[in-house]
Amino acid sequence: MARRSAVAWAAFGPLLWGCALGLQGGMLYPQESRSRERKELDGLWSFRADFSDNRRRGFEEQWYRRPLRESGPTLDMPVPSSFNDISQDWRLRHFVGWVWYEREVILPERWTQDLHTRVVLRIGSAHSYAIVWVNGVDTLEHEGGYLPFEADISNLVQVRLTAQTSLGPVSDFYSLPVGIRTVAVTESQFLINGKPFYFHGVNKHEDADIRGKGFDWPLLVKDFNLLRWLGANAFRTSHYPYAEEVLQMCDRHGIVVIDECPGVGLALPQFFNNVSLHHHMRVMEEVVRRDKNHPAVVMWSVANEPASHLESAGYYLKMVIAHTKALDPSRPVTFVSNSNYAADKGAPYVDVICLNSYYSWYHDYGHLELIQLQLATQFENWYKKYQKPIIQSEYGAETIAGFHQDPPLMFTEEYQKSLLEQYHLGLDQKRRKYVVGELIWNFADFMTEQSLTRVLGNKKGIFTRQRQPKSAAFLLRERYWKIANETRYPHSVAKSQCLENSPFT
Ligand code: GCB
Repeated sequence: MARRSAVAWAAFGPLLWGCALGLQGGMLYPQESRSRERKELDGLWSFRADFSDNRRRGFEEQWYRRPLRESGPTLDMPVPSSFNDISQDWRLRHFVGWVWYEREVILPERWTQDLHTRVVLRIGSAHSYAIVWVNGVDTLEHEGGYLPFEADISNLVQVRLTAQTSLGPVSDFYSLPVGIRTVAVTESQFLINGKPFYFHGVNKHEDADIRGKGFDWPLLVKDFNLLRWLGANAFRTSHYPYAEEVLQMCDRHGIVVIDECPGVGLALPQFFNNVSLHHHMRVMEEVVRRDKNHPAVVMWSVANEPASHLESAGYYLKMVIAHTKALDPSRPVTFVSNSNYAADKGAPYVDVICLNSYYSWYHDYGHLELIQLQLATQFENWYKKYQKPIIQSEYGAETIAGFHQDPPLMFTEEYQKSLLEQYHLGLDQKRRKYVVGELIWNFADFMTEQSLTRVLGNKKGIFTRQRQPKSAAFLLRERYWKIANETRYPHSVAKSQCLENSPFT
């Protein structure tokens, strides 16, 4: 099997003043037509800022000659975006100097083998001085940002090749990154590669200002930078499967995922009927079919807070869980419960018990002093009945960034912090016994329907909807890094993202 790949290596750097001297024809916006095809290079690029004193190490060491990852650490950088705004590293926020972007591109065979096809590389804009290498060859330079520039790169990417395997000529190619790991559950542990794993993470939503729910690379990279800042090692895709690019990022960064299907709002008895059940099973088929190749996914969640105290829900959950296990015998299956241990009819069928509880929020408002006792009782009751590992899959408090009060009152940053502190004391009592994880509700504020309990959406985020930290984020950060340092595998090293320590090892 042979494949021709074109690698575009681009460097974007500081402003040099320049001006155009001549006008040789126009420059058309790239548009598809019967004779023209277009391939977007937007998306995730590899990135490195040259922090060397003279900012010229990249040129001295000729970083453009080999894949960027071979000359040192790289970061993920979405294109288009501004690197200063995406990162949590203050040095990048203020960086002036050369930065290097790299993207490996596989071109359709048609483009590379038909010598009559003209292949043009166009950069929409790069600020402020750009040098572009293609397959290590200096191909394009441009001064000043804002405006497009392009070059004919046909001679750099075209060559006559015949792809051949022992089975004959190859007509289809697909590359799939692979990760190998095992997942297992005992009566008190969640094991990854045979070692106890503790989920210290978040619940998310695919949500942000303006875009609402929709995939966006800059937002995703920002969120991953924040997860890293936080020291989180896991999240649940509450309450639906997320974009596939999200899972690809998790695979690459070693973030562990509980993949949830959109089985949310199953709150009424009439929902547990055969039509729903069959639809639910079909949706699980779609989720498993789509996501089964992601090593980051370690457990399926078939529902969030169904009315699992109902008999009919018991049968329904039993069937959906059995179906999911048959589809994928390699992963544990759960649903997320907010029922009482004595009443829940679905728990007998799950591998891990996931519990949502909002002590001192939806009950006993303001009584933070009750949390530890309530939490201990919750854990002990469930464990005694089921002897299965437990994850605290939601807990939290509405918090309006900038509201302060001491002693703490509900909706203030101090109250969120104090509530979290009490939960953490309770979690620590059971953490080394059978509680195998904690996921804060929520990573960031998100929009909801209006209601009496929502102030311009759900404000239980530890980050605002604009991804700025509330006080609780710093508390959680200290905790998660502490747990990460206690539990990380000593010998593994995350090489690619190494501006700072990584919790993902
Ligand atoms: C829950 C739900 C979640 C809500 C959250 C809340 O139990 O699972 O979807 O957003 O509580 O803040 O009320």
